[in-house]
Amino acid sequence: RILITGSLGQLGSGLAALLREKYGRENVIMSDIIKPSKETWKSGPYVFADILDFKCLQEIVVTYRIDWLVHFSALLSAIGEQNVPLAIRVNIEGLHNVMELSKQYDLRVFVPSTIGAFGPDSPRDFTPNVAIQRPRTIYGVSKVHAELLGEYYHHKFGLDFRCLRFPGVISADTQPGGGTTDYAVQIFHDAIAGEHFECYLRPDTRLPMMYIDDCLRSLWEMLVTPENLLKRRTYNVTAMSFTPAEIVAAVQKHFPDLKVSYRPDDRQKIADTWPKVFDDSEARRDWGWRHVYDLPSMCDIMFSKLRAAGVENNTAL
Ligand code: VAH
Repeated sequence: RILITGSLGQLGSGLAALLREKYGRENVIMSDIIKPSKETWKSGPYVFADILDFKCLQEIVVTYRIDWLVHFSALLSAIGEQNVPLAIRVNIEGLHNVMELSKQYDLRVFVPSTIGAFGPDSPRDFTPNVAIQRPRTIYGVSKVHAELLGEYYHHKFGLDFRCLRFPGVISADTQPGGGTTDYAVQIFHDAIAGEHFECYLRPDTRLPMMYIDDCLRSLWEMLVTPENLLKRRTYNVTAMSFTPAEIVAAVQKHFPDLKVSYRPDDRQKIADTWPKVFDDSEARRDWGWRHVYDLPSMCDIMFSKLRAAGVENNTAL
């Protein structure tokens, strides 16, 4: 069975649906510290799990006979800068609990890392898997720590630790959650609602991105890749890189009247330290990673999903 921590975040419900399709509804347990929606509750097993409470996690692992653990609980880049002590507790102390538990019960454990695990000293125009990592957010620091601790547990104790560094992830089914790349989610909601889109990054800020279906498939592929194909425990994956100006142009093909303004804030300082283009050639070589969605096809599917979800249409279409 598979336990997903922090499952009410941007990636959790989509991953649960994907894994339940493959392994059965009862074999994927979602968990978080907030009450689930009725829809989530009805979608399959959901339990309370505070990753700061080792005993609570231990009880779930034993009671549900967990074999794989996907650890999503974390404060993302921008929100982490607003509450550093909490980010240190959740992203670092919480990770320690998950690593210790995975070792104790011999779990396969997946922890996501991020383009945010790199910093201004890293090569930014084509960032390889192995490069200087001196991130300037507590989120990035905690994710470098996760990578290093996971790889240490793997080499020292044989822990089956797997990690992908994700770019910004674009999805329709959750509201943006405190990331630096979330402007690229917000623009779709504002366009379809006929609102003015105010972007908190400069129009030329290039960042690596991917559509959520590609993200979740890469996660599953990394989870099931035979050990002998893995040359490393941590891989970069990506699909595209775009600037706010480029996604505005792509969205205005669907909503020509979308009004846009730019008001860079603290998140610009974060984005200016991150990779602009990600090198994921090793994932493509070692375990056959391929993306499907590019910017135009992502816009198509995002608008069809938002319309299907009944997000109010403006008159443009
Ligand atoms: C963030 N969306 O912006 C997350 C992600 C690569 C970005 O880590 O913090």
